[in-house]
Amino acid sequence: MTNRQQHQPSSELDIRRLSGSLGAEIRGIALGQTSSADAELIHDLLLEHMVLFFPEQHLSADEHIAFGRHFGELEAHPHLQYESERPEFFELRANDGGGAVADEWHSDLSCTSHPSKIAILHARVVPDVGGDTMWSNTCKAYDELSAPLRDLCDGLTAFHDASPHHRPGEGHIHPVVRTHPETGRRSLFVNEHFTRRIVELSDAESALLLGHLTRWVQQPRFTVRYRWTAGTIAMWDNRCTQHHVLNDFEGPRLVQRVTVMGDDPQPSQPLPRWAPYGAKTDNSWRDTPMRRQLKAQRTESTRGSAEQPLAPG
Ligand SMILES: O=C(O)CCC(=O)C(=O)O
Repeated sequence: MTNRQQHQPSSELDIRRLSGSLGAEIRGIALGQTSSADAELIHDLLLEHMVLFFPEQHLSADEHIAFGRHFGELEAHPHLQYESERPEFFELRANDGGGAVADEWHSDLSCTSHPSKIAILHARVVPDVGGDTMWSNTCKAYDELSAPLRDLCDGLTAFHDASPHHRPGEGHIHPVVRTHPETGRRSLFVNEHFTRRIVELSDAESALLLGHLTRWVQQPRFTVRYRWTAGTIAMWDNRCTQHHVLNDFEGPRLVQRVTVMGDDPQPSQPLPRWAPYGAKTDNSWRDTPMRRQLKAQRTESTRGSAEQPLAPG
């Protein structure tokens, strides 16, 4: 955890924690005029609270992008339509609980090789009732597993794919437990939206363990639930949280997002600890997508990439 006193606010901030596990609402700062000192302070607060909410900001698209750039290079969403003028900026429009509503627990773009680091969302149109978003603290979820289960998870990897984006052939294998590069905390890095299979387990074992872990992360005591007002900016750290939108609303809902480019999720211990399941036997068709990905990542790593293969090989 960083020391907040390193970065003094350029304005007096009102910081209110929203749950026992994560989340803080922050007033007393205009994000449209963020200084570098403000950005450093906000970054420290994000590491501490994991998700931050700044009501009454009402940023233009360019101000939103400029705010995001304080925290790193922004990326275009690989699977969504975006404006050609501003590829790093995109909108999610929904109506009556349908449309672009991310109503499964996920960590943004965990199906890619470098999942998104930080997301910054601007609520533009919010329903009178419903359409709240929930976040879960995946470090706390990891810490509260039993010691034997933590030990097992530390040694596993999982295949994530982009089937929710209608691209089942695209995916990546990541550690089941990742170490946060800034806080050093371990977190569970599997989610119901993108994670398909634990590589070292049989399909049936994987389904059991993934079912348990993804439900575990969703327990109310690990979460915060936020009721939006138009003009609020939310900012979350995808390296230690998952989130989920409630599709219980009537009428329109419009949010806009910029995303800070991701990093390479690092395991909590050297991997591989075990070989992929079925390495010495004929494989079932259920193993095929994960084996195809293992092969692709091995080929990538032997091409001289500086990256370490994440998957056992
Ligand atoms: O609409 C929201 O509240 C969150 C959107 C979301 O899940 C995302 O941007 O990944």
